[in-house]
Amino acid sequence: MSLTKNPNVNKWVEEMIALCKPDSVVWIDGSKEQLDQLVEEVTSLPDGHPDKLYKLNEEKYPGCLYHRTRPNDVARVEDRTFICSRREEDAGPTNNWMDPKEMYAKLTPLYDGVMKGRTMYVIPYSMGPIGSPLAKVGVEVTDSIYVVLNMNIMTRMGTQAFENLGDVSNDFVRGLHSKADVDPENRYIVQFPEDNTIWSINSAYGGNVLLGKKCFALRIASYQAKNEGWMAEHMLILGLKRPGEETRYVCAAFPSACGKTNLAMLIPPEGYRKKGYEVFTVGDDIAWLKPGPDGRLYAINPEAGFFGVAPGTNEKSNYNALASTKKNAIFTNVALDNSDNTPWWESLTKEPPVDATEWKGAKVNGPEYCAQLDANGKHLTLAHPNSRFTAPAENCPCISPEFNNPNGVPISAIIFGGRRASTTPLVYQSFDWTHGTYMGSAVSSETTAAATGAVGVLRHDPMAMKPFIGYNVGDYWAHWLEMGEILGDKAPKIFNVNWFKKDAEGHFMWPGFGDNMRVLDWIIKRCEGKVGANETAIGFLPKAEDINLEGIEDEVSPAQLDELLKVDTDLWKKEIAEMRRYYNDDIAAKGGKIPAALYGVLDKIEANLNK
Ligand code: OXD
Ligand code: MN
Repeated sequence: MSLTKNPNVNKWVEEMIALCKPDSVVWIDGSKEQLDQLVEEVTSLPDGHPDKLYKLNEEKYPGCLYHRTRPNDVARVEDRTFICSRREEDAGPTNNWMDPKEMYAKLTPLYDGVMKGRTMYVIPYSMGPIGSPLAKVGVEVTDSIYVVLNMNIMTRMGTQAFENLGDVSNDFVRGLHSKADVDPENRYIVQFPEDNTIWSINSAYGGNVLLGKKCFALRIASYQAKNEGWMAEHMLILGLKRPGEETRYVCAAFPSACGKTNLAMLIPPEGYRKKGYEVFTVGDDIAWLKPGPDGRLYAINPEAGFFGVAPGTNEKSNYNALASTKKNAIFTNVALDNSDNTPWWESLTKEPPVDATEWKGAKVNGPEYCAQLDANGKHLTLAHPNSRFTAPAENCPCISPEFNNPNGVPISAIIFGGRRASTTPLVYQSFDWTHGTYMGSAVSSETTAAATGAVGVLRHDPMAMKPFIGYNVGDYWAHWLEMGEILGDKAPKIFNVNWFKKDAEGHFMWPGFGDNMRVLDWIIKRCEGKVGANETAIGFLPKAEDINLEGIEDEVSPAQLDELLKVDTDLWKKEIAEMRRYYNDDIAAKGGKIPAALYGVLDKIEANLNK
């Protein structure tokens, strides 16, 4: 039975029922009884059933579940992801595009009758705290219990979500998901921004099917944000508490594999901890930002949980993320330690479990399995490299007391970053918002030898949003510039960081992890006008004496710090030339309208470098 009087929701759900023809329809109210029943149903499926979830060790991992997706369905699929705006130029050069009419016509037969013999679950959910002026409502229909249980962790799910929508509004995102036959040839993840609609088919893996996350909170929301005067960004949000001072909040955007979750949950070095410094996590992946009544920019995390990469997460690398997974979490494509029915992944412990189930479901001897090499000469892994945990944010030991604040938190700084072996200093500040927007447009990361065989190949990933901008990237940059005008002198300061600079021998020069606190410290002091800087050709750099090295003097010598804070004119001339090539060839030549102000920044930095 429907959970809302809202005729727009009810009419749309009726249409989806008529299309998919499920045997039965269940509206998800979010109650414990209903969820417990779904857990019983899905864990009672026979072993090896592709939809089955397994219960884990109830003492060590209370309330936790485990699932394996099909081996051909383990990651987001950017080549099958589309932005279907009416005009092709509105999707722009960073997106796949198809005419919406054509796409609906192509997909409708795939959905026709797809849920015969199945149950359709209708999931109301809120992105953002219930009652928040920044929150938005979505409804996802799906034929997957895995989706229902994950959405329960990642969003505020159930009847409560309709409170924000009310009985008449039409402002909700319509998400249609069917796992269908999980056929990779017919897999589509499609956003129709002008219709507030997402259609996803033939996948049953996290990011493709938890439609509140990348599909809504970034692709659709970035388009809504442009039209409504706010921003939807691929950013963590953290709060820095200092003794006797106001807690300051920053957002940060990094491409994948640059330590975003680690920064969001950073544990400060001992010297800082003793003085009472603490980092609080508001979000690890997505920020919705809007000017508040006082003119400052406020951020909420639209999500309610973390969908984190498991391998590499351990007590040392990210204590807080690991702690978040210890109850009521769902593990996808990790391995199992059969001796005690607990999840395992590479680096969780030093030695793989002897009695293990690898991520595809085979029972193996862990150490022997991991000693084998694949066709590329890499060691086999028990867990899939993109295996995930879905964990409630409230489990996180350092979750911010402001996590549920409907008004969000005021943002002092926006930080961009990437993985760069040379050129980019440890940290620098933009001259102004326009230059900061340029810095975001220039975010790029180098591939590592391990991943591609070619070191130092630069991948452009503007604002770390390349796969997530729901419209033309040129218009997106123009929107950033507009937001700067609206915010004026209340705008957050913009910085760029690089934890990955290497010396001539190829060693990382900065220890990273908790020691990144030292850079955050400088950033906050800059925002408060408490510390000076060196004005250089590319922006404001710290004076060496303003980076606190207490406790890591053995690791970072004064000469090394100088190197970390150096602007190499020749390398920067190359950097500017590459950015001109990127703007011209990859964006402008392919239909991206680059705001003149960004070319202005290129010209200014180039002139500075030639002085
Ligand atoms: C994610 C991603 O899963 O950015 O968060 O791919
Ligand atoms: Mn992400």
